[in-house]
Formats: sequence, C-alpha cells, structure tokens
Amino acid sequence: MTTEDLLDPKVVSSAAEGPLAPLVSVEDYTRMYEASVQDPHRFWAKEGKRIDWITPFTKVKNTSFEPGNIDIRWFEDGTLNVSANCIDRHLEARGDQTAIIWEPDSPEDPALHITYRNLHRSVCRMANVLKGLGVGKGDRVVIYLPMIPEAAYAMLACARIGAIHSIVFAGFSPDALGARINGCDAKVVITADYAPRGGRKTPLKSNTDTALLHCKDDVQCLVVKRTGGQTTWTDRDHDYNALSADASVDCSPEEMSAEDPLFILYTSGSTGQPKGVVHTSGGYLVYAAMTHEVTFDYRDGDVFWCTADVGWVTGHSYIVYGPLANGATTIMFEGVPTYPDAGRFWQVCAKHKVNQFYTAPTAIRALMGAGKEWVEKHDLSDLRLLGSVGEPINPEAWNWYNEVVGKGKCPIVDTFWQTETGGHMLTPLPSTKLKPGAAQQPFFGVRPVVLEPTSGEVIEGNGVEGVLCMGDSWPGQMRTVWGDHARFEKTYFSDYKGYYFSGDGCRRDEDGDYWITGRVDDVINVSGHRMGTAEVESALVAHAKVAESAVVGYPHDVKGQGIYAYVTLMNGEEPSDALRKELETWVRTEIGPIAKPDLIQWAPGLPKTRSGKIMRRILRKIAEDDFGSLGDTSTLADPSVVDDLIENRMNRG
Ligand code: 6R9
Repeated sequence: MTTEDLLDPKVVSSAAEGPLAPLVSVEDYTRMYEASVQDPHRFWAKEGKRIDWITPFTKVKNTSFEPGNIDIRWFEDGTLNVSANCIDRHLEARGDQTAIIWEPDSPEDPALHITYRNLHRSVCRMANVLKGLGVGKGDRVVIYLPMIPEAAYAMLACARIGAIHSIVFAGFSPDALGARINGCDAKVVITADYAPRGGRKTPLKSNTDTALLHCKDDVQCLVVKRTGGQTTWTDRDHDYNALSADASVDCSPEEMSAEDPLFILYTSGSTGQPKGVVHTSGGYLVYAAMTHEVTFDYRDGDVFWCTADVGWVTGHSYIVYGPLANGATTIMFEGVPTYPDAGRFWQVCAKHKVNQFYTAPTAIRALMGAGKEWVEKHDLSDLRLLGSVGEPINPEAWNWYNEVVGKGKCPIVDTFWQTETGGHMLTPLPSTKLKPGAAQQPFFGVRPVVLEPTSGEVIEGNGVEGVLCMGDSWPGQMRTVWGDHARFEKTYFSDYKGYYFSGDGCRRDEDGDYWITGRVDDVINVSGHRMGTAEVESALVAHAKVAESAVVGYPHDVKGQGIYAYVTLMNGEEPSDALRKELETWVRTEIGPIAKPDLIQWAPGLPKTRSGKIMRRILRKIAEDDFGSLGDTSTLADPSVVDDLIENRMNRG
C-alpha cells in the first residue's frame, strides 16, 4: 500500500477475506506520519473528503495558538450535515445493514438490531418532535438519558436540525444537571422515566424535575419511556413516545457550516467549575471517522463495541459519530461489566460476534479480579483487536487483557486522548510493536512535544520526561469553552505559550515512544472518569458542618485512583462515623456517585504555607501512605499538623 492509496479516504476491504494485513503497516505509518506533519494542508485536504460535503471546502487549516489570538478553524468554508453523513449517505448501499445493536441491561431482554434505514426514520421523527417544541439551528438541547437507542437518536436529531447537544451522564445528580442546563441556556432537556443499570433503577425524570426547580420556567422536558415506571407530570413535560408516533419520518438535514458547533460536553478541570468543551461539525467528524477506522483497523462488516457511556466523550466519538460516519455496526450497551455476573462483557462479545472491543483499564482490573473462568466460558474467537482508554493501563492488567481476553492474538491499542481532543492523540496502531502501558506514538497530524515543566523549554531527544503539549492543531481539537473564550486560552494556552497544554505529564523513552505519567494538575482519574479535586472540595465545604477540606487522589487497585478527602469540621462539631456517612451521601447528591470520597480523614488543621496555601504535595504523600519522604516542609506555618495527619492517616498499606 502506498501513501497515496492510504490517503484515499474509504473503509477498505471486508472482514470476510480471511487473515488481514494491518490497514497501516509500520512503513506506511512512518511515511504517512511525516507527510501529515510536514504538509498538514495537503494531508487533511485529502482526508477531509472521507465525509460528504454540501459545499466542498477550499480552505483546509486556519489555526493559531498565538497568545491573545487562539483561533482554530478547519475546512471553514465547507458546509455539511453531520447526521446526513452518519445516516443518509449510507442508505443506498447499507439501508438494511445494522447500524446499532442495542444490548439492554438485563440479558433476559432481547437485543435490538437497528438498521440504517430504521435509524433514519427514528432520527427524523426525533428531529421533527424537537422542531415541534420550537428547537432550531443553534439552540441547545440537554440530553440526560440512559444508554438507550433514543440517546443516539437525540444526538443525531440535534445534528440534523443544527441544534447543539450537551449530554449529561445519567449518573450525575440533579444539581450537576441543573448547572449544565443553565450553563448553556438549554431550551429542552430530554430524559427518560428511569435508567436501569446493573439491576438498579435511577429515577431520571424525578432528578430532572429537581434540577429544573433551579432553571428558567420555559425550559421544556421531553420524556422517553424506558421502564414505564411511575413519574410525576408537569406542564412543561412532553411525552416523547406519543409525539414521535405522530411525527413524520422525513426531515431534511440543515446545511451547517464546518465550524458550527455540534456539541458541548462539560468536563472537569482544576477549578471547581466544569468547562463546556465545544466541538464543531466538520473537523470533528473527519477526525472521529479517521481515528475510528485507522486505530481500530475497522473493516466493512465488522462489529465494533465501545463500552463507554454516551455521557463521556468516548461514547460521542466511538459509539456514535466515528462508527456511524464509517457505516459501521456499533454496539450500545445499557448495562455494567459485572451484572448479572462478571461474564457479561464476554457474553455480549460472543453473542454479537464482536470484532473490536474498546474499554477502560478500571473495568479490566475489576474483571481480572473476578477470575479468568468468566472469560473462558464464552467464545471470543471473533475478536481481532482490543482497545484501552481513560487512564494509564498497568502492565498486569495489560497482560491479562492480552492473554486471557485476546488469547495473545489481538493487538491492544492504548489510546491516549481527552474530551478536548475529540479523538485519539497518541496510540499504537495494530501493526505497531507494542509496549504494555505505553500510548507510544502520535496519530497522523498530531505533533507532541515534551516541555520542561517550569521553564517551558522544549526537551529534545529521547529518554526524557516533562509535560505533554501539542505543537500544532488537529481537526478534532475543541474550539472554545462555551461562553468563555478567555477561559479556553487561559486553561490550555497560557502556561506554555504557543502550545496546547494537555494537563498530563509524559515520558519519551529511548525509542521515542510516549508513556503518559498522569495529570500534573489537580485533576484525578477515578475509574477512568475525570474529577476535579476542587469540585469535591466545594461540595464538601457547602455542608454546614464543614469548615475546610482538601481532596487528593491516591492509588486504588480497581479504580486507578481513589478520592481521599481531608476534612476540617466547624468549631464545636464532633467527628463520628455517622457524620462520615452523611458527608459521603452529601457529595453523592451534590455531584453524583462517582464523586463519593473513598476515604475521609478528620483533619484538625491542614498543612499550609505562611501565605495560606495548602501544601497538597504533603497531603498526597500522606494519602499514598508514603510519608517517609515529605520533602521540604520548612515553609509550613505549623509543622505539627503534619504529625497529626500522619498518625491518623486512613490508607495504611
Ligand atoms: C478519552 C478520555 C482525559 C484524561 C487525560 C489523561 C487520561 C485518557 C489515557 C489516559 C493514560 C491513556 N487518559 N486516556 N492516560 N493513557 N490511554 O478519557 O477523556 O475523560 O477527558 O480524560 O484521561 O489523564 O488527560 P477525558
């Protein structure tokens, strides 16, 4: 295969043709990568054609990381519709092919196979229902749904009429939902009666009602029936099932500019306030489609399964937009890895003859703990490739994934990327000689640089470590923070001028391969979910009995990182187990179950500098049960608080 061939955008050949040579060989990678960074205009001009344009673009890249002028545009004079790219253009050749396999929470319930033709009908109906509620181009729609087909319909329906969706993970609390509805001034929120997950049911509609108490009166609520369970009904509610039954199955797609926003997705940063990450239409779709095809070696006819939730960016890019843009068959799974038992993932793989399986290290570690017999019960012979995402994967989990799940014959692509990046940034390809735990090499067009953290100087050569930045833009890059472009610049472009700063540290080894070493800011990674320690702190101090709190991460066997909270109580309040439980429940309700502290330590005082800054370095060490090397403590205002914290530490070996 030549570079020219490969640059020809298409999903190639068929899985039925027997053992496959990797789509991109090692030689192709090297040559194409060089081409992509030397002449990004030429490279992306060709790749841009992998999707259909209404008005073809003539400009490819117009991007600036200049301080004071952060401006990112790709394919800016082109027009398109994302939903037409994910559905309509496949109808002729693949109308009867399954687009989405929906696997419900309970294995007792039947799976649904939704063809591209049926997807088209359902999306048009949803689009017409939204139009009927007055939603138009540029309006915001919040989606708070379980992992049901309607979540994908809602995303694509918004894209079809030019509305901007913002998905809120169904595990988030009413408060978090309300803040996101207000944050983007949404016209409609789409929810369901209940969200079944792991045999339990979350009352989404009643959560939404609570959230809406703090929102404008004119926000409307569209309710999908999932369980048929009882809900209360208010004036602003609309019954999705009734409205869609009467809606037309035709809705012509709106012509959108490449740089019109497609979605907003809130993500944690190092401040208490989550940021609304904005992705636009053209560049995002090109990048999601290309990475889905190339990284996962997706071939026509394959069944692809990404186990994420659409509430996270991984679900956006690799359950919905990337796979559907490529005309793939994608699985949407409503359940959890361990319900009804620890064989559920493997049972689903066998049942639907999954070819590519993409999950998070935290799930792998949990299933590893349950034992390999759960895997061996099921026929995984269709698996060709495994993927990992969300956090660094430890070699033990990598080896188990490789040997027990992949039987030593499936390459593992360890994909490093972020909500902000839209798609994979660093990842091995199936032809790469793999190193367990390394994200290894940049995807096409990505220019990683390692900087010295304090001076910001570029560190050249191999065998080096520093912070990970990007030297140039790529089409899937976020464009702004919703409503706050200054915050976009401050967060990502101000610490290291002229670069996009990822927030992660990395090592480039002797061979030039990249290893992510984890966040260098106050963001922790709990079960692959990003959590700002400041968010948990502000939830804790909002409790009447809490005076002060500091939250750090600590190593956790299954979750990767656990949440360790130091809490100073108000004068006169007594620590107790009951209060500890109360604070845990409090954080769950303020943010959601994923933010619940794993360990709470009562701290009579926190270690502070004379200027009042909390020395988190020390708190991290104590939480890690590694207090032998606390480093320089000479700037502490009162060194004795440290002794107390060490003595009463919660995490003992
Ligand atoms: C896609 C996603 C992003 C943060 C990122 C980094 C961590 C993601 C990783 C990884 C090591 C990998 N991360 N993938 N660390 N190896 N393969 O997870 O997006 O939720 O925004 O999180 O996750 O720390 O900065 P998001």
